[in-house]
Amino acid sequence: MAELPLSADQIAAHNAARLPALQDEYESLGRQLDRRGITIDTIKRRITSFSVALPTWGSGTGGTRFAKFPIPGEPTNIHEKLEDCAVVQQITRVTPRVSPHFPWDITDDYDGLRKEAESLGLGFDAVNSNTFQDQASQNRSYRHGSLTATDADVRAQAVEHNLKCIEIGRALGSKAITVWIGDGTNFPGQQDFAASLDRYLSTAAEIYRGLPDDWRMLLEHKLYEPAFYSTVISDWGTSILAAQELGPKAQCLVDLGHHAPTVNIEQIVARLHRFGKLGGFHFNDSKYGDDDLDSGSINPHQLFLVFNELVEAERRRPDDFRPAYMIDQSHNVTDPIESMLSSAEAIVAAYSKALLIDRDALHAAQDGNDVMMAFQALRRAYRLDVSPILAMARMEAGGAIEPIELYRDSQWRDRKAQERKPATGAAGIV
Ligand code: RM4
Ligand code: MN
Ligand code: MN
Repeated sequence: MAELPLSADQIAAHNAARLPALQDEYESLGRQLDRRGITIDTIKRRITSFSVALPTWGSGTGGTRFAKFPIPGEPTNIHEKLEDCAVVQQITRVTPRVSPHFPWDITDDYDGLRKEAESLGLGFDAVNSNTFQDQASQNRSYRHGSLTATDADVRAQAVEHNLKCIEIGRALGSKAITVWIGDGTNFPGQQDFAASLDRYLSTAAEIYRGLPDDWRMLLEHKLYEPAFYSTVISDWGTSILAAQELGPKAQCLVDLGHHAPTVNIEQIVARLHRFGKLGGFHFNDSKYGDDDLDSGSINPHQLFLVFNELVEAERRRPDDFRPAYMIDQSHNVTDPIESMLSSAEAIVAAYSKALLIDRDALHAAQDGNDVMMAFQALRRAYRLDVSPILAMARMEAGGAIEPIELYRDSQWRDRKAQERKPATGAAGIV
């Protein structure tokens, strides 16, 4: 059994020094919640069953289309990425799975990789295919599209790659494949909109037929980029129609950064669940047209409203509620581990606040058209600082009370800078 990356003694000492203050804050919040008829321990228990997967590609510095600025000690292969994800899991205790991306994470022994992950306290979440870049080893180029290319050989190559990802995923213990394609156009007239969607529906059906019985295919839409005039799977409407046509194992994945700036994402969540098509999330945040900023860093209120809908959805139809939660971010100017620690905390905080909403009061106000009190039901929960609940849950699960402090004290990155080979500065997210 490989050793966990951080020393348990160090985490214990860190917690021991901070526990009295945390207890005080936890009890104070507990009294406040008590006055609202909420038992703090119940909320703490609920959040211990929550988890979110880490993206392997989020553990390196991502870079933008313009440049990448690597940091010393960043991971450059799947083994090092797993190690860094294990650090995040050891500290937060809410990120027990990683979502790998192929061919970026290619290796020659997937049974071995699964065992390696297990020994680091990790499992595998959805596998992601990549037909938005050309790889040295491939015969045909995706320059003019992949699953929707006009050239049948290109489409066949893209399907083949997705089937290969499923095969790898089976060895790793995954239960889903996330398919995002960059296919689209930059010029009016470049493509026949109807024909390109038809091509997608038929190649996606070939992938669908390759799914094991207990697998799901998560269709990820994105408004634009890399295509800037039109994108084939551009919005949740196209996504749900495709998922409906493909069959029950196909569901939609909502990446928070993949919508037009003013779109009401929380409403999309409710809609997708209504039709049994809410498959999963890619958490991140966005200000303009970006889709890779840290979760909750720009619009934490939106994240809270999304979780409000998720809590409602689960209450409404618990048997039909199993969204796959993943982080999908690109870290350009921070240490990626710190960004993932901070993002995991922001996501669980939004979830906890959504759990604190007085649903009876909310529903009564909605039914009675008491607009202000309906809004206040959300407001009252949103205003609370839930960090003592998160810290207590984390500590009891073996994680750290102050994640970033512990991480910095561990000097993990400095130590890795001595051992790992330097990353290159080429642009891109690998
Ligand atoms: C895309 C999309 C996909 C992710 C790639 C790296 O914008 O969000 O989910 O796999 O980026
Ligand atoms: Mn995504
Ligand atoms: Mn994205």
